[in-house]
Amino acid sequence: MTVSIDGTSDIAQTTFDVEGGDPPPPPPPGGEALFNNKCIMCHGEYGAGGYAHRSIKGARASRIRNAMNKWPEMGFLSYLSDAELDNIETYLGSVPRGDKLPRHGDFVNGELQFRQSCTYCHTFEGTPIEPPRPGPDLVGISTAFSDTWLGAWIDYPKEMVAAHAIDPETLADYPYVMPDLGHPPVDVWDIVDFLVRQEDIGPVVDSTPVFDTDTDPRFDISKQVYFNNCAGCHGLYRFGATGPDIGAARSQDIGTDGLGAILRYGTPKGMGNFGQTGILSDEEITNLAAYLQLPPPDAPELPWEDIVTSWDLIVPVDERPTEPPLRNGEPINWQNYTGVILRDAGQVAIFDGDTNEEIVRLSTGFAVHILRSSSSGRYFYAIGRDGLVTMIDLWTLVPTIVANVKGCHDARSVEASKYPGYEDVYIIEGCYWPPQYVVYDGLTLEPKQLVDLPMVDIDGATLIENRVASIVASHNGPVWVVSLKEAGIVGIVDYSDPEFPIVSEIHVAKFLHDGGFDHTGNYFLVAANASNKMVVIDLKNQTLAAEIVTGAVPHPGRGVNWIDPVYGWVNATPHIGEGKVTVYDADPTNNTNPDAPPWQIVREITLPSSGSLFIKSHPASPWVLVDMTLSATGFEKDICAISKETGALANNLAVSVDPDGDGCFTVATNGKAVHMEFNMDGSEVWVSDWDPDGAVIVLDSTTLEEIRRFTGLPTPTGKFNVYNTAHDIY
Ligand code: DHE
Repeated sequence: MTVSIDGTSDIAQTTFDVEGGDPPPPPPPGGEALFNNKCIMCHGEYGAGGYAHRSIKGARASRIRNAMNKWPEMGFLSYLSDAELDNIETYLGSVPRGDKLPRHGDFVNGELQFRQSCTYCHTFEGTPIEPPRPGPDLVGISTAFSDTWLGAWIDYPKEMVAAHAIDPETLADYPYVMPDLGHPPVDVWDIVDFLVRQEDIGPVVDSTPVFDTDTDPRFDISKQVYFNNCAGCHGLYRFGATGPDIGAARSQDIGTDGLGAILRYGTPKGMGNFGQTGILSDEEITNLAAYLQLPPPDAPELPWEDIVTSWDLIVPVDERPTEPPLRNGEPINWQNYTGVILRDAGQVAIFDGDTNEEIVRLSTGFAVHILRSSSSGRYFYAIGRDGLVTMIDLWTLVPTIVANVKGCHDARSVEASKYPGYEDVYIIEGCYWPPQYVVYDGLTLEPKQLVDLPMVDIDGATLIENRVASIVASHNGPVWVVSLKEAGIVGIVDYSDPEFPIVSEIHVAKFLHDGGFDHTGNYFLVAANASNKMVVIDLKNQTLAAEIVTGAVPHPGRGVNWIDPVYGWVNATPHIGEGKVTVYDADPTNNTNPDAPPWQIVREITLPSSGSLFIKSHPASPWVLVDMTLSATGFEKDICAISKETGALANNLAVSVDPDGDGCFTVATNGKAVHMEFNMDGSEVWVSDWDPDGAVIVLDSTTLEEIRRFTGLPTPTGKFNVYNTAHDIY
C-alpha cells in the first residue's frame, strides 16, 4: 500500500492507493475544519484572538497540548490526537489576520442586550415560574465559568456542544440547546461583561411595562397585533393551545423583559422570532409585552343576523356554466389547476399545471389560510382568518368568485358535504371565534344554521374558548368530523339532520389541531399537539381507535400515507417542537405483520431541526417530503426527503440537489420553505418560498431537481391541487 499526501491547500488532501490488506484508518480531518469545530469559539476567526483575547496564529502543536493541560477550560479537548494537533498547527501557520475584540466589554450595552435577548430563558437571581424557564438562573455563572467560556457559549453554542465543552448530562436537564441568537461578537462580549459585573450588584430587576391600563390607546393597537400574530396559537383568551398559556398571571411572571425577548427571538420549540424577522417592530414588541400583562379584552359575538347580512351571492347557480371549460375548442384539464395561498395579500393565485401559467389572482379575505375542494373538485372554498368563506368556480374560463359569506370573526377551516347523495349540498365553516360553526348551502353559501359549541372539556371543566380546528367530510356517512381544540373532543356533525347537530362526542386529548385520513379513508388521524399525541378516530364506528404518543407538538398538516418496505401501510407526523418524523403502522384492517401492530410507532427519523409544519407525498414519488419552516437553527429554507424504499433520509440524491448527501437540502432562496403539494399525476412537487418577495419552486418529484419557479408571489404558503385535494391524495 502507498499513501500520498497533498498538503498544498489549507486542508490537507489525502489519497490512498490500495494494493491489498485491511483498509487504512481514515486520516484526521484537515486543520481548518478542526479549528472551526473545536477552537474558533474561544480564539476567534483565524485564531486572531476572540473571547480568549490572544492570537494563536502560528501556534505549534506542542503549545496547544500544553495549554490543554494548563487551562482547565481547555481540558475538554484533550481527546484530540497528535495528528489532529499537527493539522491545526499547519492551518494556524497559514492564516491571515483577523479583528480583535476590545479588552473590556461595555456594561450598559451588555445589560440592554441581556434584557432584550436572554431574559425569557434566564433570570439573574429571579423567582422560578411554572412551567419553568428553559434555561438556568445565571447568578454565579461567571464564578463557575471564565468569561472566555461564557462568550464562546453565547456565540457558538452548537460548536461548544459538538466539541464536548459541556457535558451531556447537564444539557439533558434543559428542553433544548441554547440557540445562537446571531449577536455580533462585540455584543456577546458586552453581555459577558454585564454578567460578570452584575454579580457585585445583585438581582436583575425586571423593566416596568410601558402601560398598565386598558384605557391606554396602545392597548387597542396591541389587541389587533395580538389577534393578527398570536391568537392562533395562544387563543383569544390566551389560555394556550399550540402555544402555552400567556394569560395575565403567567405573563406577569415571565416579565416585561422576558416577554420582549421571546417575541424578538422565538424558541426552537416553535415560537416565532417576530423581532428578528421584522414581523414586529421594537415598539410593537414593547407594547405587546405590556398588553399581555393585562387581562384580555372580551371578544365580540357574531350573531345570526350579521352572518345573513354578510352573504353575497355574486353569480347565481343558473348563470354558471353547465360544462367544464374549453380552450380553443379543447377541454381544459382544470383538475390540474393548483390554488396558491398568497397569505399577506389576502389572495389566492390559480395556476394551470398543464400550461404552467398563472390564470388569475382573486381576493379572498384577510390572511387567507387554506383551500378545500368540493366533492367533484369544481369549486374551491377559501377560508380567511377574518372568517370570510369565498367560493371559486373553476368551470368559468377564468376562475371566478361566485359567492362569499362571513360566519366567524376568526376561522381556519371549511369543508363540503361529500357523502353520496349529499355531494356539495352543504358547506361547514368552523370558527376559532365565536365558539360556533355555521352551515351554508353548498352552491350559494346561503346561511342555513348556526350551531353553538359545547363549552365543556374532556375533564368536565367549563371553557371560555373552544375553537374548531380541522374538519373532514367522512366517507362513511353523511357527517363532518370536527376537531374541537380546547375541549379535546372530536365532534360528529350530522348533515342529514336539518339542524346539523353534534350527534356524537369522542373524548380524546388536547389541544386538537390538524389532521387527515389514513389510506383507506376509514380513519381520521388528528394531532393533539399539547398532549404530544396523534389521535386515531375510527370513522365507521365513530370511536377512538388509538392514541399515539409521538413527540413534542406533532403537526402533520393532513399527514401522509405510503407503503413501508417492512411495515406496509404507514402514516406519519413531523413536529414543531423537535426534529423528528414519527412513523406509525396504519394498516389495521390488513394487519399481517406481527412487527407492526396497528397504530404502533415503527420508525423515528431524526431531522436536523425542529420547526416542521408539513409532510407530504404522492404515490408517483419515491419520497416523503417534510419542511422545517419554523426552524430557529437555520434550517427554515430546507426540506428533507425520506426514501419510501428504505424508510430513512435519502442518501442517494444527486450532489447538485443535496451536496451534503444527508437527505436535507435548501429549496427556498428568499424566505422559508413551507408546505409541499404535488401536481395531478405526481410528477412534480411544488414548494413555497414564503417571503414578501416569494416564489413557488417546482421540483421533479423523482430527482428533486428544480424544474421551474413561479416568482413575484407575495407570501405564498399553502398550495392545493384540485385533483389531489378533492381525492385526499397525500
Ligand atoms: Fe395553519 C391547516 C390552524 C399557522 C398554513 N391550520 C390548518 C388547520 C388548522 C390550522 C386548524 C387545519 C384545517 C383543516 O384541515 O380543516 N394554523 C392554524 C393555527 O391556529 C396556527 C398555528 C396559528 C394561526 O394564527 O393561524 C396556524 N398555518 C399557520 C401558518 O403560520 C401557516 C404556515 C401560514 C399561514 O397561513 O399563516 C399555516 N395551515 C396552513 C396550511 C394548512 C393549514 C397550508 C393546510 C395544510 C394542508 O395540506 O391541508
